[in-house]
Order: sequence, then structure tokens, then C-alpha cells
Amino acid sequence: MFQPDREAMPVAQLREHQLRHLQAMVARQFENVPFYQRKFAELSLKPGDLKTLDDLKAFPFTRKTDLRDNYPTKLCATAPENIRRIHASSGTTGKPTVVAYDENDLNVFREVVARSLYAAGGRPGMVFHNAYGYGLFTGGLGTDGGGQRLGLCTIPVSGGGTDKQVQLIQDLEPEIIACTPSYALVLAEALRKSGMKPGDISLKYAVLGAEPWSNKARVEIEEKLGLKATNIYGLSEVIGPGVSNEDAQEQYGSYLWEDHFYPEIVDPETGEVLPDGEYGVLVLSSMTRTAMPILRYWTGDITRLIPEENSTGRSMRRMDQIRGRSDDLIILRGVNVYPTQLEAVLLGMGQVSPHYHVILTRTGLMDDLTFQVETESESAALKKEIQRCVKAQVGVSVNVELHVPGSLPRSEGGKLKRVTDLRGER
Ligand code: DLL
Repeated sequence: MFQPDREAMPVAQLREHQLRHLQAMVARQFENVPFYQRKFAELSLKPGDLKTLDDLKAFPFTRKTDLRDNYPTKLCATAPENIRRIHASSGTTGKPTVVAYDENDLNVFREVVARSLYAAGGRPGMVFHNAYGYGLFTGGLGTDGGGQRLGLCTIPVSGGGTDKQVQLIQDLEPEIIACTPSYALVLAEALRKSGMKPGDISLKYAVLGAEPWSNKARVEIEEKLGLKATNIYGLSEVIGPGVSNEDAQEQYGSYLWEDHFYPEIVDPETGEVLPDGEYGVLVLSSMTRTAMPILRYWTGDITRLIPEENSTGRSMRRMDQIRGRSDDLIILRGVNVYPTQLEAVLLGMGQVSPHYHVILTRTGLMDDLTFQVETESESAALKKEIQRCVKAQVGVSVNVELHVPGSLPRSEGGKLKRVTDLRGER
């Protein structure tokens, strides 16, 4: 552990710490942020009503639209001169959502990412190939700050320029890499084409996140790059990467850094808090941030808190892999389908590459899903077999299209868009 006094804090002490910090956060919002003042007034709430952790249920959620409506920095609880950095997340529509950090927040950011990189296998002195995008996106600078705090030697290569990345990996021999899982597959392919075998690659650990990926994708990436891969989760509204990370020895659930972020899982329809073990929407409160603390942020990400004991001695809870965002959910003739479920089917089969794309169309009242996969084979039998496996494992009938290897969209370093929705078009 990077900070055993924090990461393995006795549970009772952790709950006490969380209550104290949530109380301070709510008081800060009540004093400084008109949006929260209005929200609390609507519900006749005062900061003093938060007497136990259970009382948090009565407090309002914050949603992405609230950040948009308060663009750019009206949710700030500090004077503008205290702000040291702004990040923004690129929404697909409308204005980006903007997040502000003061000196304290940047320290929290560095600390949680350093913990994450350590849990992922990073150790002081290692060379760190950082292929998350640098810029307004929190991925590059966020992991960079954590790398500095941990004592890594960071190569800030950012996204894209795959040939250059392959060259740098060969020449600088990094032991740890951070990028999206879809880009890890692109790099693996490029390294193989340059003549390298998994055993020749210096990399030992990969810290992958920013988009959903399945455990089958993990196996594929680990085999192709000859390393151990862990999941890193986070979102700009709460801080950026480093809300949680898996432990490389355990690889089962990402430890939520619960001394900084308070997690709840809620029913997507009713908002009711669900017990550990049940799937629902992850809701996070950033207890220790001061520039723009966020209360009960509705992430839209579907996961569960793992109820089993862990094997690392940490007292903090783990979240499971994200199944998908509630907005990525495809409801196909009444069956819920996440693209990651299709990915898992694909990666369980031979003869196909791990790259895929999904097209949604509508004929009359019926929605259709076309699953595009890459393979050398033109066999009708393979197509049928993929359809059979999707039907058996996911419960829906889909069209399957076979494409030649290399022809489907690839990650260029950032998040890969897996689904094209043509249902609104004629
Ligand atoms: O993606 C922060 C990040 C950077 C996380 C680098 C991990 C690594 P945003 O651009 O605000 O921030 O996007 C946040 O991405 O709500 C999830 O839907 C998705 N996401 C992030 N990490 C994971 C993950 C960054 N490990 C949104 N698994 C989140 C699945 C993820 N989805």
C-alpha cells in the first residue's frame, strides 16, 4: 500500500472520518454556492441535518445538467484567485462541463493517483509511459501528477502517434503504461507488427481506464503485451482518474479511495440507496475537495460495491468493473444490452480480432443491432456461431458482419466510440 495508515484505516474510524468531511463539505456548499443553497432550501435541509451517514440519503443529487447550467464555474465554493487549474470534459453535445481545482484539490488529485499507480504495480524509479491525452482531459495531467508524487520517471507521450509510441517503448523501456484499454490493443498490434513479441516488451504493468472494458479484454491485453493490467476509474466532475483502482495482485474490484470520495449505489429509476452487492448507478461525493466540492454526483455508471472480504488488508470498499453508462444501455426488443457484453462474447471466440463496432438501426417499430467484427475468415459458419453465442450469452438476436482485419475504427489514443446509433435517421 502507498498509504497504509489511510488505505487500511479501521472501518469505524473511516466512517467517522467520512461523516466529519461530508459535514464540512455540506457546510461549505451551504455557505458559498447559490445552487446548493437553493437545492437545500427546496428540501428544507440545513447542514446540521447531516448527523449520521444515513442522513445523506435525504440530500439532493448533483447531475451533469447542473454543471452545464452553472457553466463555467458557478459551482465553485472558493474565490476565483484560489483556483489553480481548470479541466473540462468534452460532452457530445452542448457546452463542456468545467471543473476547478485549488491547491488542496491538486494535492488530493496527486495523492489518489499515486495510490492508484502503486496499487497497479508502479514503484518509485520506474519509467512510466503515459499515453493518456494531456490537455483539458483529466487523464494525462492527472496521472502525470500522481506519477510525480509516487516518484516515477514520466514520459508524457499523450495520445496518438502510434509509431512514435512504439519507438519510445522500445528505446526508453518503460515498466508501466497508462492508456485506454482500446488503445492498449492498438499498441499491442503495432508492437507485434514491429517484430516484438510479448516477452521482448519491457512493460510489466498497465493502468487502463476512461472507458468500459471487460475482463476478457484484460486477458487479451495481458497476453499480447506480457504484463499485468489493472482498472483505473474516475471522472472529471469528481476529480479525474484515481477515484478507484484495482490491486495488481488481486485484480478483483477497484479500491475506492473512500477517505476522499464517498460512494453510494442507487436504483437508476427511484434514486433509492441500494445495499452493497446490488447493481445500480454509482453516486459519489467528493468530501475533501475545496474549490468545487460535489455532493452526491450521479455518475450514470452502472456497477456494484463488492461485498466479499478483500485479500489486501485495505478497509476501503471495491467497486466492480463498470458495466456501462446508463446512457450506453441498448434496449433491444426489451432486452438490456451493454456493448461490453458483446465484447466479452467476441473475446471468448477464436478467429476474430478484439476490435468491434455496433450499429443500431430501426425498421418500422423494430430496432436492429449489427455487430461488426474483424476476421480473416469469410465463413458463413463463423457468422452463425457468433450469432448463436450472442443469443446464448446475452439473450438477443443480432446481425453479424464480418470485416477484414484492420478495417474497423481504432482508438487514436482517446476514448473509442463503440456504437453508431442510426435509429433516428431514415
Ligand atoms: O475519463 C477520467 C479518467 C482518465 C479515468 C483516465 C480513468 C483514466 P471523463 O472524461 O470525465 O473522465 O469521463 C468519465 O468515463 O463516468 C465513465 O463513464 C467512464 N470511465 C472512466 N473510467 C472508467 C473505467 C475520465 N475504468 C467517464 N471503466 C465515467 C469504465 C470508465 N468506464
